[in-house]
Amino acid sequence: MKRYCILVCFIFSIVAAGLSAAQTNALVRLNNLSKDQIVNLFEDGYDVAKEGEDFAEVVMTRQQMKNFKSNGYSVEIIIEDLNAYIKKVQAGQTKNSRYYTFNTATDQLKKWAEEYKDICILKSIGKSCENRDIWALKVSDNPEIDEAEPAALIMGMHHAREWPSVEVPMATIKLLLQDYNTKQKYKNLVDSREIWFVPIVNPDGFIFSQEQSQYWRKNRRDNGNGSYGVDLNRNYGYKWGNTGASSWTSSNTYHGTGPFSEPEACAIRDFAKKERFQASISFHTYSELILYPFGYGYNVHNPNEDVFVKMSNEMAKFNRYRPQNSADLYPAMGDSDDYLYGELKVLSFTFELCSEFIPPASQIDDVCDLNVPAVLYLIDKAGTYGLISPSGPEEIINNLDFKTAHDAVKDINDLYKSSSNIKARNEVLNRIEKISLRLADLTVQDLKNGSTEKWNQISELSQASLVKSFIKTRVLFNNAHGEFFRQDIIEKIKNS
Ligand code: 0X9
Ligand code: CA
Ligand code: ZN
Repeated sequence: MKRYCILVCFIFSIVAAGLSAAQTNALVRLNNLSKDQIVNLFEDGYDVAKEGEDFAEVVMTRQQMKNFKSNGYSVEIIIEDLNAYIKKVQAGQTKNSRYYTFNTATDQLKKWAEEYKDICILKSIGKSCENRDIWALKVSDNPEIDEAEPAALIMGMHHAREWPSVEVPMATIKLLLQDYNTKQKYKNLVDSREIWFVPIVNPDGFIFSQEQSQYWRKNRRDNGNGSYGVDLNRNYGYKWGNTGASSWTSSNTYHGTGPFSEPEACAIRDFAKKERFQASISFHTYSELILYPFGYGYNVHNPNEDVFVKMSNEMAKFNRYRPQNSADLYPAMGDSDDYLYGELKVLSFTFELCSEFIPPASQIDDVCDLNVPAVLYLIDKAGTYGLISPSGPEEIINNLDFKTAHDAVKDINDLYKSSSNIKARNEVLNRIEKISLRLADLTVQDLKNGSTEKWNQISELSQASLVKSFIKTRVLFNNAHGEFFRQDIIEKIKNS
């Protein structure tokens, strides 16, 4: 009996692995599944690429396919041989339409850092298992200085075979840098935010997927027992565990020996702790989804759900993707979003790009065109909705520029007047007050200089009463205490 068990375990570990180089992986669609059957697939550590109401698309070996068939499942083959498929995608690449590799992306980042010195810097935030750099490019004015400006983090390539996830961050960088001097909109964004890009969180996996033509997902950790790889999107240390994650080293969702056992996840953790981002996106493929936390279990209360829903809906207007809670896709412990939001209060989103893992390179431009505007939206809103997060806003709020403070008062008021979440409202009211004070300060300065431009802009805000009352009090007080304001300005404010 015992020997039988060992044999079964052995076979299971090989089958669950689905990853030895010799094995052929297929992408299949299992039809007519019940909800329970879908959940079981995840719990059994299957590599589910997409799920719907009554179906799942799963990566599996020939043997696994046979097993499902003989157990009465409806098995439909989508891609018979994934390795061959990836080779075909690579072969179809032309000079004008091709995916970045680790090397071409690294070269490009270095070039940009050289060419646009005034508005970006490149640094390595850590090393991968195989000692490669994890690059982070910051786009901002005064890039060398850590300024108290709202900050956003844009990541790609947690998962090796998800190549388009590198493309969208790279395309966003390119746009911001190239159009900085000609488009006021981008200049404003770059000058008033600290925008950090980490296009390749998992360099080793990326190279392995591209060069070995293998259908690889994880990093390249040597697990010491002949198997390789930890799923980086199961390795983060907030609610790290076994739901939707596996402790089998050879599973495609292997979560590592413990929370943050992997240098790549540690690099993001340490970086995020230092930079204190207000908002983030982590790009993956595929399914055309926008996901928001929490993802570790069903129906976990998210105190900022209103903001996540609002922002997801707005971003979905650009790419027509479906917004939903992460766990409603499937619960999975240890992903980057849960850590960033759960631990650091970052408004963190995951985008599942495209409708296949690696679409032909000819589609890269379209995917970018569809998603870059959503990234720009997120960067912008890091400075408005992002301020409700307690992640380092105190100094940020006191340093806000007029436009950002103005937009923040508007956005946050709009959102919370319709909110039914009393507890969140009280915390948010506190933020609104601080932002309103900053906005009042800037306006009083302007009035003192004899300009009513900012005051007029405030007056157009439908949520201006608090800001106006701050301004009024200050102007009248300061004026009574020997500071000079023009008489017509005093009258205007008195009568408002
Ligand atoms: O499973 C993942 O890590 C992501 N999907 S992928 O197909 N790119 O692997 C989705 C993660 C969403 N988070 C949770 N469901 N917790
Ligand atoms: Ca700056
Ligand atoms: Zn992924």
